[in-house]
Amino acid sequence: MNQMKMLADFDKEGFKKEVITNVKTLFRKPIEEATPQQVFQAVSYAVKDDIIDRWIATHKEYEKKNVKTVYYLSMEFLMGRALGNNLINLTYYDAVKEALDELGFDLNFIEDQEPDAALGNGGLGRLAACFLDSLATLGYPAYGCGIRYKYGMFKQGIKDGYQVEMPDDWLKDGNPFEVKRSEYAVEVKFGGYVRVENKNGRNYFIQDGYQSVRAVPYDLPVIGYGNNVVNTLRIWDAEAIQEFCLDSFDKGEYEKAVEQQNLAKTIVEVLYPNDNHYAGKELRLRQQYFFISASVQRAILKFKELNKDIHKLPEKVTFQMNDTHPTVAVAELMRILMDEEGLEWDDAWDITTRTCAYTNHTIMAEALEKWPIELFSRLLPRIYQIVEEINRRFVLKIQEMYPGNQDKVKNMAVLYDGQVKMAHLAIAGSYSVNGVAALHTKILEERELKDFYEMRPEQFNNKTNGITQRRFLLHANPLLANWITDKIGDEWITNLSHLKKLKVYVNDEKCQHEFMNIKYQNKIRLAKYIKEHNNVDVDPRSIFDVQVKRLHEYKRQLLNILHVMHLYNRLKTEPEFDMYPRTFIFGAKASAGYKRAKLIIKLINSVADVVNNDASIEGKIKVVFIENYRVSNAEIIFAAADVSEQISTASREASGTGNMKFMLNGAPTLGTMDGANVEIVEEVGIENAFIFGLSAEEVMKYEREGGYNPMDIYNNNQAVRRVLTQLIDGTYAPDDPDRFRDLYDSLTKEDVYFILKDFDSYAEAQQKVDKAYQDEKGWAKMAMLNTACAGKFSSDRTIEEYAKEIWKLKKVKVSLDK
Ligand code: 6GP
Repeated sequence: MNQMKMLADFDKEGFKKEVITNVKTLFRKPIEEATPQQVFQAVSYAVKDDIIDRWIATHKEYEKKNVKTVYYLSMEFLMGRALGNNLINLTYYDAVKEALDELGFDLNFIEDQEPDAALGNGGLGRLAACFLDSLATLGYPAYGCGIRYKYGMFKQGIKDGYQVEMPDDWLKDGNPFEVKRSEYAVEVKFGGYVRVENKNGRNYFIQDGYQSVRAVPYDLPVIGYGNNVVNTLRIWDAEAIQEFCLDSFDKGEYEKAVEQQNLAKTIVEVLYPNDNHYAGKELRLRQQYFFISASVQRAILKFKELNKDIHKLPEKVTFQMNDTHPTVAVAELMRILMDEEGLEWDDAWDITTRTCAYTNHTIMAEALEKWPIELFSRLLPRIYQIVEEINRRFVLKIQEMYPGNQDKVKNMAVLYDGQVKMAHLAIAGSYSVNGVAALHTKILEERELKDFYEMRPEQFNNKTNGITQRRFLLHANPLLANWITDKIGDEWITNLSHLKKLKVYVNDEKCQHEFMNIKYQNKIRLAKYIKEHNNVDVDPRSIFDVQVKRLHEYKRQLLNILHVMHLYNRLKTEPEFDMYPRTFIFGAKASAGYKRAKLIIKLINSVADVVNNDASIEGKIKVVFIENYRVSNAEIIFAAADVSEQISTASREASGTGNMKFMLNGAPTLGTMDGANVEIVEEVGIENAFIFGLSAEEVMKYEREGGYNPMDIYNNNQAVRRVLTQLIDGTYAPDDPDRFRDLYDSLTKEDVYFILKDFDSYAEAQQKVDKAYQDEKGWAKMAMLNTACAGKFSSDRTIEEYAKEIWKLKKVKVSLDK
């Protein structure tokens, strides 16, 4: 490997010694007797030593310069594994690999011992993780603020084709990279009532009779690539305020202590496993206020250490709210400014609305957070008072702008119908509202948030998502990373637009060969993974057609598997039909309570059972459902993909980010004109993608007109009718022919996701893939062009836009005094 210049002299012998010492001091063992997990820990602690000085130096520099800082507030950070990524960004990966070789260990194997930090569900959480990587790499002062869930995203098992969920006890062996910062603990209060106290002619609002927990931060280092910058992901744990007192004779005190312990324990117990879906649970609101109150309190304390005048807050701090989950930040900041800093409303509101900013990640109606007032006011009495006043003033403003227009009030009020509408609160309290891809932002402006947009168009802006090439190319696909560096140098690692220099090679046969050979090696690596974890044999010479993402009806895994059923029918009944061997690879977790999504998983596995075991089709189709799809195996999957399935109902996928990871690794998109697919096609050219289906406009037009009638298709389309019938005739469920009836009903009654409507067009696009793949040179060129045109989709580009246009941050340089 050669792509990493060494940042500072890496002391290999010293490192080896440290690993050996660490095993001894941590586990009382000589290294020869250590388990792989123990070696992983020892190596991680040694790496942490290399991080610490940079971490301290970075924060010294931030303090010295008193820089503006963004606090990225997010319920989710889907970080994946840290060790490999930290080594990559320290530029020590190759050196450590060598050091471990000499100690008799394989770095990849050691990396595999680390559990994923799965503190997130899917796109929104992984985006937050990519953003942290880019912020540190670009040298922007930033904190990620979140929750240290004891259990992250559940582990998925597949039993008899069904998903089963198992707890993700990711902290059971400890987390070598984290640092507990007890000295920064703060108190967070729930419930009780608000008492008014008059002091010197001013009313003060005091929360009394509350329950509280101590929020204790754990810091994780976020390392910039090759620049000495180490930012912080601060995740909050909850502890009881009162120590549990076993010999207490006072029963009341004892019970209170137990209660507080339980409260603390339950708050951070588990991540809600819902993607794009609001479940309205009280504990979830507790989690939200818990980490927001802690993060905002701490940020204000830190600000006050360096600044005297609280009015300067917007010059030094932005709170970026990752969707509406952190929106109580608006009211919490108001509370602190008024109740603790003694400001009047107008002053506090001015500061707040110049400090908070909001990103919207979905237009899915079921994801909209609307808390019942009863619950909200009971749990957060003081915060609720403030929200009431925000609403009162906001409604006045609406009425002033649109006198007599009740519809406007109804559409925009923060409190309506007995509910607190979190998106409306976020917009009312923010100076910036952004969508995550051009099409998504347009839909927000023209439809979803139209009234808000008309009221204040300058507040709205687009920030198309991105991904970090450090994890999803440099670490995930070392063969391709090296090849690229050989061809064009290594600047792409921190400036992805350099990839366009690859364009001169796309017609070069030797390069095509090399590129496709790398893909083939990566397919062998994935085939091996599938054999080990799923015990299915797949042929790396077949087309690897991949759909990996959360399971959701709008993402239409069902369309994909129905089409597989259709191909199988053709192979079985049309003697003249032939196809290039194809491996359909799925990976997806379904929210534990999402029945239909789980049934789709069962269907995929049932189809796999039938098709994979039918010798008569000579292995032309294989179907694989990869268990427990997560960041760490995603890295292997993207590198090996030939085709990227991005087939959401147009208008529903706000952006998508998996689409970008496939593109970067040379897999053309088979997709609808939805989310960032639109921009991918813009970059690579429509001739280098396989686009099908209704447009967002068309979908929205049907919806305005009350949908379409799927029975028209059922009655006229024999291929569709056939696969639908197979859902209920026991073809894929001989023991229980009614098993998939719910899917049949959903498609034939309403088909709200236009699966039947798009079926033919999808099948046609799939045929084009089949044909295109058989043109070896043409395919190689297309694949290479996808990599070459992926520059725009680096999260570095996205973060530069946020930093310049929303956050107004300045870059900081960090040097190490040796
Ligand atoms: C997701 C969107 O569904 C996805 O399209 C986008 O790429 C991603 O956010 C990052 O912006 N949204 C969620 O995961 C979610 O839960 C509330 O939104």
